[in-house]
Amino acid sequence: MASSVEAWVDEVSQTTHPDKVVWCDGSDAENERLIGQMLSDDTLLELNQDVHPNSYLHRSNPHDVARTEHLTFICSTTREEAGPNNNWMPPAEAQERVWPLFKDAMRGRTMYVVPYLMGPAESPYSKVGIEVTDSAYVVANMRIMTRMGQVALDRLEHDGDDWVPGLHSLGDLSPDRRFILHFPDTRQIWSVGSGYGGNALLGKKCYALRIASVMGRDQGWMAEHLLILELQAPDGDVMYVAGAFPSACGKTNLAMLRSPFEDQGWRVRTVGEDICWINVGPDGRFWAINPESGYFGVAPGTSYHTNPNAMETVQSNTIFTNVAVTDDGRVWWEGMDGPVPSQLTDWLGNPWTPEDGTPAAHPNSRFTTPATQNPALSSHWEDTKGVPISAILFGGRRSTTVPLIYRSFDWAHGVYVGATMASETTAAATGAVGVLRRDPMAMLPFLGYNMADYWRHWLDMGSRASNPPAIFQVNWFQRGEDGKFIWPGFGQNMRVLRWVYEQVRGKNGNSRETPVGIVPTASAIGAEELGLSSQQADALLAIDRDAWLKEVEDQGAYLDQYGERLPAELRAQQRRLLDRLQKVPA
Ligand code: GTP
Ligand code: SPV
Ligand code: MN
Repeated sequence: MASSVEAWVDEVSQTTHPDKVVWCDGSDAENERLIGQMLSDDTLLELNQDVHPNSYLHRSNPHDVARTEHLTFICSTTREEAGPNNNWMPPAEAQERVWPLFKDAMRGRTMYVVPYLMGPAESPYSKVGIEVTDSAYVVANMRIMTRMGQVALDRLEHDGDDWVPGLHSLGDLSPDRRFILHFPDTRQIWSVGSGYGGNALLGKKCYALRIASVMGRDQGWMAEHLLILELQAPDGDVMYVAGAFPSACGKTNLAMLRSPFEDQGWRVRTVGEDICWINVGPDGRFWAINPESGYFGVAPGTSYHTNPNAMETVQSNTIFTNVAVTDDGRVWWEGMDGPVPSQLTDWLGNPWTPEDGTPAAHPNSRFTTPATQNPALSSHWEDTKGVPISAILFGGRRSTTVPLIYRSFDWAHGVYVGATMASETTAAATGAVGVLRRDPMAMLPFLGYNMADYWRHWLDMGSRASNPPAIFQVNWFQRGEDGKFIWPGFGQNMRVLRWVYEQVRGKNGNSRETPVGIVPTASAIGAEELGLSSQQADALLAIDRDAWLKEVEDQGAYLDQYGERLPAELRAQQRRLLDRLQKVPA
């Protein structure tokens, strides 16, 4: 045990005053003890153990169901360092306004000390964090999402003082006294007033993205909001594809995709479904590890039809949060297979019938489940060097304008595509749903510093790599005139991955160049086989000149916010895109 950890735990307990301090080892026995305790104080409810062995339901406080971006801050010395993409709080103000919320916050409670490792045990890229928390639910979730306990302490022997402290207290769960703070200079995290995933499981977004993005900038690597999947072609050739989609825009589903062409030898395996850390290898490629060991996935919409691998993964040893439950103790959410039950207990614990017209499961209800239970887990998911990434997909929810897929012309153009991507907001964060906002590289809520500097870092990383990934944009969410999604999505996204594979391997026949980028032909994505009309296929793959002229103008306005800090290369990319579009006859 590094003495610096003990000293910090001591310091924290002198402020929070817990009744008891428990050092967690991550063992089965400890987990069983915690589960038993949570069952007796109703933090967890037992599900039908025949159907859902060792699985439980947690109902959160109804005001604590999603990330709260307006209460999330970067506490850098200057506002400029945090950038217009972040809420900023000066460190002195954090001391004055937020530290007092931790005073006596753990009186009458137990303080758990959770050592955890982000990344595979033996990987040189893995990193240690210590979270102290007064929530047993957080401990049980951290045990699934991270490598917790002895493995982290062993690593600490080796890494010495190189660990990130994260202080978490449920406080009184009031949004009025809720803050999620990140100190990029001292690499610390304070979170108070929420027990929800991204706010409270500090290894995830707080460390593995916000703090790690700062470390990556300083040390020459990248912390990204990217899924990683392994794609295998019929001849056995393997390629790794990463994808950055904003929250609740399809990372978990794409990473766990079950290929409809498995019998032809096209298969997909999962390496990661949310976060990846990337280093440039000696071969000039991007090598990526998944720092997590579990999946914190969106429940609604998950079914045997859309994502059989996820359904099989959550069969046991899973914590469900804010889903509905049947009279016989089975979980239920909107979009699950089969008929809607005639009565349920909803996520709030109230009796529910379909006539109520309210969602039975919260739209951001989730499962926490071990990666090792995924039947499609890649055998390389814990490779210590990571896996080499050949393609990066940027994607969001766009009802219009953005085609199903296009390929960027080169690295700098690809960085521009990522920097200007936009998506309609979802229930993963509190606030209005369906509002279009720019979400660069799907990192808007997760970057620990100024976005303009981050784009510079992306451009630099591409120059440092002799063989950087090809960059694509995807959009599964275009809607037709009937308001429905045109593209079937889910497993059928394999058709898009197949075209990505061909592009990366230099088989460029089934494509067409547009001012925006290279798009596939309708036959390359099997539009006819899928029963799409030629009108629908056109809509999926068309570049509407007028809509794009407006898009480029809006992209420019977004970039303007970053003023002098904006890399000139991105402004040049915008001008070139505009030029290419203006050459198209109106
Ligand atoms: P976070 O965990 O919040 O980061 O979300 P995510 O990016 O992992 O998204 P996820 O895969 O959980 O999908 C979110 C929602 O989008 C779910 O309700 C899915 O059913 C739906 N979804 C995912 N992929 C597709 C797709 O290809 N087409 C359509 N129409 N919906 C999809
Ligand atoms: C997201 O919102 O992007 C999630 C869920 O993956 S959370 O971990 O809560 O941030
Ligand atoms: Mn996800």
